[in-house]
Amino acid sequence: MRRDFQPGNSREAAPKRPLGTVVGMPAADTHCPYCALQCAMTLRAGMTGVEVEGREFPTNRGGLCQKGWTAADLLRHPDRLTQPLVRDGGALRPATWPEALDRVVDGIRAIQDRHGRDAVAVFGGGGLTNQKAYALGRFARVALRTRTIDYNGRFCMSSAAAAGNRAFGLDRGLPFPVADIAAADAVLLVGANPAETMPPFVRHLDGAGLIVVDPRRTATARMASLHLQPTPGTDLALGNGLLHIAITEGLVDKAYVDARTTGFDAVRAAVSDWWPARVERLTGVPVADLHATVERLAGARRAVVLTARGAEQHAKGTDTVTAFVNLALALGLPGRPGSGYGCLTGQGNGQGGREHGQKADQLPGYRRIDDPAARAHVAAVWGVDPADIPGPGPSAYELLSSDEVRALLVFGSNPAVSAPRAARVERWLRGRDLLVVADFVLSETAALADVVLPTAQWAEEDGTLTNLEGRVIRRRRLAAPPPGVRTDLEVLADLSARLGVPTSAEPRVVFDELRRASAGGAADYAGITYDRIDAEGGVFWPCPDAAHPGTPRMFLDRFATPDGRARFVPVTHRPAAEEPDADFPLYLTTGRVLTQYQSGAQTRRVAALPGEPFVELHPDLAARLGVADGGPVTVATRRGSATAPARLSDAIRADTVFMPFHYAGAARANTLTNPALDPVSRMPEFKVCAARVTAA
Ligand SMILES: Nc1nc2c(c(=O)[nH]1)N[C@H]1C(S)=C(S)[C@@H](COP(=O)(O)OP(=O)(O)OC[C@H]3O[C@@H](n4cnc5c(=O)[nH]c(N)nc54)[C@H](O)[C@@H]3O)O[C@H]1N2
Ligand SMILES: Nc1nc2c(c(=O)[nH]1)N[C@H]1C(S)=C(S)[C@@H](COP(=O)(O)OP(=O)(O)OC[C@H]3O[C@@H](n4cnc5c(=O)[nH]c(N)nc54)[C@H](O)[C@@H]3O)O[C@H]1N2
Ligand code: SF4
Ligand SMILES: [Mo]
Repeated sequence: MRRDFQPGNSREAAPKRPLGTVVGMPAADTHCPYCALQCAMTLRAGMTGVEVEGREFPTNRGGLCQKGWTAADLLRHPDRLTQPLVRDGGALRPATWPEALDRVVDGIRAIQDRHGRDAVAVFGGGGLTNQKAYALGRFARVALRTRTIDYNGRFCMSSAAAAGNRAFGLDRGLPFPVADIAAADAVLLVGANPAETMPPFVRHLDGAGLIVVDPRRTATARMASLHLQPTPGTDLALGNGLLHIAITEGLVDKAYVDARTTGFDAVRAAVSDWWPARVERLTGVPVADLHATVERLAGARRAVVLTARGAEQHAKGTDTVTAFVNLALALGLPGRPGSGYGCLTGQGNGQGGREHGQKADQLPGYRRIDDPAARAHVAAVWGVDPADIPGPGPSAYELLSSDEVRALLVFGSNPAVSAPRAARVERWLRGRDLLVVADFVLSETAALADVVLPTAQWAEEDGTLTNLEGRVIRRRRLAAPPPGVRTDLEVLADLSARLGVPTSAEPRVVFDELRRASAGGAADYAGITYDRIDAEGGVFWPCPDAAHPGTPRMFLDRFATPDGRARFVPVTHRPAAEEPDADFPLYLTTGRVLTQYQSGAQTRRVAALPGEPFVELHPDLAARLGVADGGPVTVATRRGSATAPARLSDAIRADTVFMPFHYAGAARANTLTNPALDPVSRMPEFKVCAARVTAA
């Protein structure tokens, strides 16, 4: 049952109240602040704090993970920032809002006068609401008139987005609702560990039909009836090898390939020399398992192929995803009801955050910033001359290492922990003339700032987010932020007004402007209103007008390419940017654990969430290195070294070690990672580099 009520706007009575809540206290139906599953929850202001209850919704079916249950613990946390801070004589001290905002605007003006407009950069995040992502992009292009803006989504699903655009003409992470995954007979999960990264999502997975590709036997792999455990960085060869088998075994859906695609012949030629024994040698996956995978996918009535960061965060991530898209196309899956290819988007608004203009090359509605028609449309909405909208800027890592950037404004990211080669990024952050960070805690990045602006948290603001299915949903405010705290939209409006460009800070007004700016674009929100979201339990884009029902399933009749056909793209396997050698003989890979989120700025502060840094390694490797379980180990790469306790596990390959990237200081995994970039998506190679491990 859907419960849709708000303080003062109750549609139905709340069916159940946890003990300790007082009738008449404010309540809000909203969604979790963390990942893209956007689990539905009801918040109630109780006597002892805010109570969180899971709410029925198609993505979470009432469930929440530990992070969701404890999300409200940060609302009144002692670390919460409630006053702006400015740096004086080397240290941060409290300041008034006018003083802090003046410091920011005076700094911006001085730097732009001296070094040009592009010397001021903006860095956003995929956790920001659609309104904030849109307002941030507009602020950069109209108020700052800088081309230098990008965001942390570049580190997230950019390779899948690039591959999706290339094949289908459009990128929507899942082009179908998650319910379709539950109904599929076979699901291939490549480099995803949803049992830890989206726990309620596994309610949609049936172990019998599940095949997992991961160098570690994760909680997700343990659910599966088949686990392929490749060497890190070899998924592209694996994907090509699977397609080779589909072709040689006569399992290609010829009618579909003829009717709905182009370019198959070139791909058939490209995979012809990826015969199974060669793929086994390169990936370590037994030939029998390769065959079983293809047969299961081809034999299923409905089959789904999904990728996530394990396959995507590579210097060849775009081509790797393409290899699996090619496989899905050859089997006739995309655009067939109940089947398809999708990418599991990561951050809360990882989908909407990549559509409305905080990307270096993008204008709202998933438009290209170098497209004259797109510039004209958006310029009209913004009331500016199209010629005044800057061109494309550098990608995230390139931005965070550019000498031309003299000032940086950060909204919703903690790159001092989460960017690749983080020691260098940290040095770069320290070296800027002006660093401004909007956050609700003093993250590692905020601690380096010249000005810190305290902003509202999720339960204190209204907005819309677009979940991993492309469904636009509402975030609803439970209570006002503490005194002294402003919303991100208010901060952007304050700064913009000081720069001579007045804008609204009202989420509904900004959303209506976003709808107009997106109209006619690939991600068209024009027909999506708050009322429709409330009445329909969310609306899937594209939704061009009020009469349009929204689009839960895409590509059923045609793909978003000029000729309506999906494009096969030939791709070739190549080694990782850095392979093990005599000095650095092991693979290092990085990722997530259940109880921590991203850079950890939020979850490390939640006392109820356990977790400490570790290096996961195989007992045989540990024995060879003389490392005991729990003993400190140092992992070194060409970028630097990090130390954390060893965690022995036979679930990992003996040639590979794993570190979570949630920690700062000596255990920061990103001190080690390789910023080699994918040529198309500009994604760094977070998932593989060469490392040496020693007992510390
Ligand atoms: N608990 C928790 N949940 C989260 C987040 C979080 O920080 N914490 N973050 C959210 C976000 S933004 C994202 S992007 C998602 C990410 O969600 P996932 O993609 O599921 O998470 P990761 O742990 O980064 O990577 C998944 C798996 O890739 C494997 N892997 C490593 N190298 C390779 C490789 O070369 N090939 C293959 N096939 N697999 C490899 C790792 O062993 C890991 O188990 O999670 C979201 N949910
Ligand atoms: N080694 C390694 N590194 C990785 C990855 C990996 O797998 N391995 N994964 C990459 C991926 S997929 C991602 S998505 C990135 C994520 O890494 P980050 O971009 O660092 O993400 P968060 O830790 O979520 O940072 C969000 C920050 O903004 C604050 N914040 C949250 N919401 C808001 C808001 O609405 N407004 C404002 N102003 N602030 C807010 C939080 O308190 C926090 O300090 O990390 C990437 N880095
Ligand atoms: S799975 Fe994601 S959205 Fe759901 S409760 Fe956990 S962190 Fe929140
Ligand atoms: Mo992500």
